[in-house]
Amino acid sequence: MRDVFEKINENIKKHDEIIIMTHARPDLDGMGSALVLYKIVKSMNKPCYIVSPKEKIYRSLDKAMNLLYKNDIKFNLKTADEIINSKFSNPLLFVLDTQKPELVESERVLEYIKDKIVIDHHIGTLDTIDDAIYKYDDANKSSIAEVMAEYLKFLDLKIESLIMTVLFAGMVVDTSSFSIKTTAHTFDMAAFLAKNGADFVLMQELLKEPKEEMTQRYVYINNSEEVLKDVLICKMDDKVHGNVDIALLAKELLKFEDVKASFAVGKLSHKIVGISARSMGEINVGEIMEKFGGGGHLTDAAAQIKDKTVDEVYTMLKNTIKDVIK
Ligand SMILES: [Mn+2]
Repeated sequence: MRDVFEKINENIKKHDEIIIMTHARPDLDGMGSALVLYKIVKSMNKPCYIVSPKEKIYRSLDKAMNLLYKNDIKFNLKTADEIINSKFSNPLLFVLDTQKPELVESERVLEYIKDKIVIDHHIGTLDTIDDAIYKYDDANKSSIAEVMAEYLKFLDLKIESLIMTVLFAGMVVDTSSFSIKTTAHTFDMAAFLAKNGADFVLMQELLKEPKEEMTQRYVYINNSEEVLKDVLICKMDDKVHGNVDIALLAKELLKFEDVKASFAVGKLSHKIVGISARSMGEINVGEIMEKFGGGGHLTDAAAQIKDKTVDEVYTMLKNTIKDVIK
């Protein structure tokens, strides 16, 4: 990782303004990582801006941001318009937690700023940002929070413990409390965050869900179908949902006795429907996601489908599962 962080440092130094953007409808991993990177850039005495989210769907992120502001920890957030009208002389854009042009907070900002660095941990499907000056994409990382924790450690930079708590919460969300995508390295970084002030009780407070949301998840689960023996599939409503919410549903379905594979379908944006797939290892869900232009591993995979409704994708998925698993 040393070379990765050196490359990033070098590029921050070479530019005059640093802009940070994550995916639209950001979660705690994307935005938490943006906040940490903001602090890192500021420690290098560079002007820094975060592209502010147009749509907010995560109450936990709102809670976190409010708490930071109340504690006088402030960030310079700018709308896409403000960024574009700023007439920056030599800007560098960081794209965190996604590498798909269609999923970023602002495609206009993406087009406007020529020099970009992409840092992601998702499996690339659809188009990916292909004109970045540097791209770090590692599907073995649980979260961008894990990458940012390592960056802080590399720099030996101390930042507010409240931000460490938010970053920790991002790691917890992306790993479903250290049950998926978690490696020894994830625990190392979690330990690093804990040693540097991450507060577990506060983290739990941030992540508490409104009762209605949790109950709604159980409605989806209750309506899931057994498309084949021991294979569960479930669909969400027609509203836009976060990546992590769709993944969480697939993961929850896999918890049921005898279930070997699970799939959840939900809208990721106004144009994109996402499928999240999980397996105990016997059924290759990566292979099924490949049929949708997606990908992943044997046990953990995803796909994004453009210009289709949730119902259409749900039907396609049921047929594909029946075709592939015989
Ligand atoms: Mn993430």
